[in-house]
Amino acid sequence: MMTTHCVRTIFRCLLLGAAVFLCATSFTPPLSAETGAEAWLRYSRLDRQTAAAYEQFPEAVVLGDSSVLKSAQLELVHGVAQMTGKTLRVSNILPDANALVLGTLTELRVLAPELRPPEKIKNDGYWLKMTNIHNHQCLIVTAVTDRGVLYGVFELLSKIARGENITSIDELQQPFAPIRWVNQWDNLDGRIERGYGGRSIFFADGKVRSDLSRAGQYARLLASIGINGCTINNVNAAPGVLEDSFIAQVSRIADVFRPWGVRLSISVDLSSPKVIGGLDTFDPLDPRVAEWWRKKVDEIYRKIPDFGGVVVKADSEGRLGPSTYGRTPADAANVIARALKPHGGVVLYRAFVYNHHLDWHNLKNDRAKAAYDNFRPLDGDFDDNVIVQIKNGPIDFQVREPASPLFAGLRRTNEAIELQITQEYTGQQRQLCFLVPMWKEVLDFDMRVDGNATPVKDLVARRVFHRPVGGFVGVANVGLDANWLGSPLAMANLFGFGRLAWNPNLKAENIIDEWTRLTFGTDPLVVKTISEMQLSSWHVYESYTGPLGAGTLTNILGNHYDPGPESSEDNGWGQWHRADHQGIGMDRTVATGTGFIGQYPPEVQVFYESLTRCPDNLLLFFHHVPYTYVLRSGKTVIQHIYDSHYDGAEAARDFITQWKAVEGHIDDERYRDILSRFQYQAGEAVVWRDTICNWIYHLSGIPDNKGRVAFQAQAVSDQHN
Ligand code: GCW
Repeated sequence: MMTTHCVRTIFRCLLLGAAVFLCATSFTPPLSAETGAEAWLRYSRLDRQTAAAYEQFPEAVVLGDSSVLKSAQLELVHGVAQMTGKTLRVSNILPDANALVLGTLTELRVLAPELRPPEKIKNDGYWLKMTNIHNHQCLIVTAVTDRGVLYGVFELLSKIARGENITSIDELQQPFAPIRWVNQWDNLDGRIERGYGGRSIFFADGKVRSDLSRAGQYARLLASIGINGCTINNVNAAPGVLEDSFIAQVSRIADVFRPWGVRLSISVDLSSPKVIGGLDTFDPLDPRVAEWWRKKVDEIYRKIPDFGGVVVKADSEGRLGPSTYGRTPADAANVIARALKPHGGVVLYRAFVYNHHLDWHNLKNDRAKAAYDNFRPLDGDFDDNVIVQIKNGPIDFQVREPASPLFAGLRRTNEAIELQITQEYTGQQRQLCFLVPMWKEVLDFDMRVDGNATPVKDLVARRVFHRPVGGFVGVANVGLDANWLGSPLAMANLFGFGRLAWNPNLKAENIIDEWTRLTFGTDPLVVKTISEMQLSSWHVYESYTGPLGAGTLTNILGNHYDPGPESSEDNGWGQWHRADHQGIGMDRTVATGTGFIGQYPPEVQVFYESLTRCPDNLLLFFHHVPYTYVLRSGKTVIQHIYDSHYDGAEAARDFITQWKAVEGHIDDERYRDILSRFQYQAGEAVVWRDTICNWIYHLSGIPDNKGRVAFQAQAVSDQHN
């Protein structure tokens, strides 16, 4: 006879099995309540009154049965049920009640031939429209593609979650550019380069993981913000990723992406034809190499018919590249592009090509010049399915950099901007740094190409030179940690990247408002507090890690996190600030410096070249000045550096007080988790403040006129004596 204990155990196992099954489907969000795992797709229960406004539709009509439409339907039913407590009835035919109607325009016209969108809907765009079909009130979600319908559903659910009025909705949204991808820097052994959210969701021990449930959930998150491509492995690519047996494994990841309209792509190593292909060369102009790439790409498409393409990092930081054979990046990109072309794939070739053995003693040397010097002469040589992927700034994701001049340097070459969501140089998710305001400054920066308004966003989105393709790439590096990036607040950067890639004209204030409401609820105190903290966080972080455009004065030879201003100098990496006893900053002027400024269009050159016109926040990026140089504020450079560090550390401490205001207004788990992060950040800010202030005081010999730094340095030396 079965004992009660036995029955209980079986019952528990069944429950556990059911839970595992639910988690394993790519659709169901993890069960753990407020770890941040659901990110902005929490769909928390609305109050009765708000919910009532959305309950006029008992039915969902879904026209079509593709896997993407299935996701759209499941998401809608799930979201509405979570938020209102009501389960929609799903049908595939005419509505017989008021309904939410999902389907492409072609399908929809069968039901309602008179429906005409106000303008032509582009690929991935969608239209949300309240209308009447067969005497029923219907809210239609339509698009030209199934993916557009899915995006429309996510937008509708977001509106409901934020309590927006949809009674007479008529909204058509178009994506700003076709490339809206994330890159993951995952290694095949499961580690992630510059990843701060745990191990890889794709790989473990040199293989594709057997459990890909998180990969499916990631694709859902990406789709919810309009991202349509994901590169799954590190740009420092292991050649083995192209082995046929590995491609077969990778195709399983594509399978879990597909229902969410996310195309899979991989990073490839250019030496693959030699290293794994058995050829004695990887010279891109050798016909055997071309043939190898062709066969390899055909093989990939046999296994992954919707494969997106490849990302290439070559001749950079020790990676092999076309320079081995005296060939150009265009030669290298084109040989792969030609293999991809018949299948509709693209090559994203990274412009992050530079010499990391630069001679520091030569004052004319400048790493910032590398991307332009390497790629500008090749403009027009790239095939039309190659996109040059350009980091936002000319160095490397520092806390502040000017926009890369290469955006203006290419006219006949497709471009994409590469932004870094993972906070490598900006606090590694252990400190708060909301990057949307930084990205917006770059995207809005007017390059004045040919004397016309040409903001970077328009250049990358093909609005200026009408190039075939282009867009946005974000280095995301989510991991297996429950909240993906290792910190719930850092998820605002992933969300913000997606929203900007969809529409770079959105305001940072609106993006963060939206994200906060979806992630923490609509309590006005919560929305105000968290939005304000996020919006101020980049400036706070900058003020104690790298004011005046000095770059991040971090340990560049190690973790890219702790203060380490001396590590930048006297080596070949080129992240120099050239601080000495008299002054600080890189002279990048045309007149006396490295000439980097000469890479910008003339109007921008004039602006940066002039010491008086150059904005203070980039002063030390462009100019070498004495510590006594007086800024617009009337302060000397050295005093600004002292004050900025003290103000920054104080602002970081204030985050604790600000955060305490939300206690009891959000769930306890996330409240306490985030509080401890702010307590830690306050301490780190003091470490940064004291390290940098003492370093620069010793270098310059100029005391802080508020008596803090010299005093402190004195106290330390007294202690030692
Ligand atoms: O910022 C640097 C990182 C490297 C990275 C490189 C790149 C993947 O420190 O870890 O390598 O940029 O973008 O290729």
